[in-house]
Amino acid sequence: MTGLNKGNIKLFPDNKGWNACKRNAVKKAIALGTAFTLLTASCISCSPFNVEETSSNMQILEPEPAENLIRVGFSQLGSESKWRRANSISIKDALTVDNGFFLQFNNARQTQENQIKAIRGFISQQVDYIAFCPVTEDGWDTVLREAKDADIPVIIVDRQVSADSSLYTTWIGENMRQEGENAGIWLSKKLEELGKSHDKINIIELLGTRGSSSQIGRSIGFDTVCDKHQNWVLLDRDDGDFTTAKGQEIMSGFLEKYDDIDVVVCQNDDMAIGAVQAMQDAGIDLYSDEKPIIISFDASRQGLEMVMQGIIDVDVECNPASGPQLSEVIHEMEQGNQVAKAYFMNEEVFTRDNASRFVDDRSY
Ligand code: GZL
Repeated sequence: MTGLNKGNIKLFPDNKGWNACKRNAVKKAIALGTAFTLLTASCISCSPFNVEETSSNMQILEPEPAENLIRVGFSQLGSESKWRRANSISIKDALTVDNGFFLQFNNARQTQENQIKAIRGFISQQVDYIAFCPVTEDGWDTVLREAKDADIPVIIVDRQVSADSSLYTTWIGENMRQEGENAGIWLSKKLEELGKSHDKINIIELLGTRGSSSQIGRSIGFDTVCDKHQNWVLLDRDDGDFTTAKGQEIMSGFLEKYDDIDVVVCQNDDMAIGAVQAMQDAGIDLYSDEKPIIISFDASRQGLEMVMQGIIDVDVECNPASGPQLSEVIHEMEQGNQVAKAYFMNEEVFTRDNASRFVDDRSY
């Protein structure tokens, strides 16, 4: 629906408007034809149709968007965490018909292959915009070039891509490297408070999905601070894929392997919840001052509740509510206005000192 408003008359200045009109006409003909075929066939054969076959033959057509709606294809990487589910809710709550959008939303179940398939589907349907949360940073150049060749603007949301930045219009997300640095800076101050600035500190890390910009950024940020502390020892790290189950599994393995863990860094709350379960199962008293220091990311409601209980010691926020910003950016582009190349979400660091002030307004 992008195009130039010549006064109030909407021209077809690009082929998309004319294509949309042509597309609708073709779809309506198919729908009528299908309905007629089914009706005719069922009359002729009078045998009960194999419902499965009928349903499989019947082309389920998306409800046609009104011409004045902005058609957006959104590929969400999965639903692996509370954070991700909150991000999806934010996108769906912002890109509504009332707000001028026709949203086609796809859940890729955490595989890049599914995301690329979905994006190619959006291209073939000639949506007005494509937006997606890339599961990992690499492997997007080809499909982004296909979208560019189809003259469909692309907006990256949440995680980042390592592709040529001319292949997408803008990125809306979080400063993962700063999140990692914030965690390291907090740990340095905490150890100073405990009089342990010069003690040997054994650290293990539960990483997010390997190769995602969340995992890369948080690791680089935290490691940058670690490098300034020769007494901090990174005992081990493993990929917990941002899930509770995997977090519990790898934490159990670390507890069998090491008996002197001082700090556990979990790159999201879902893995922290799993790690805490593993520690409880191993008989660790999570309310004792002797327990390992637990650092987490996302600052979900459950994460903040665990901060208030003293189980998680610090939770570095990663804000999932990027829907309104996405809606605003697309409306700006619809008006032909320039948009920035990057939009960063506001983020806080939560400890026992401030978590209670924020926990009740957590949407996830
Ligand atoms: C961060 C986001 C991460 C969250 C996890 O921007 O990509 O993915 O930290 C989520 O909870 O799975």
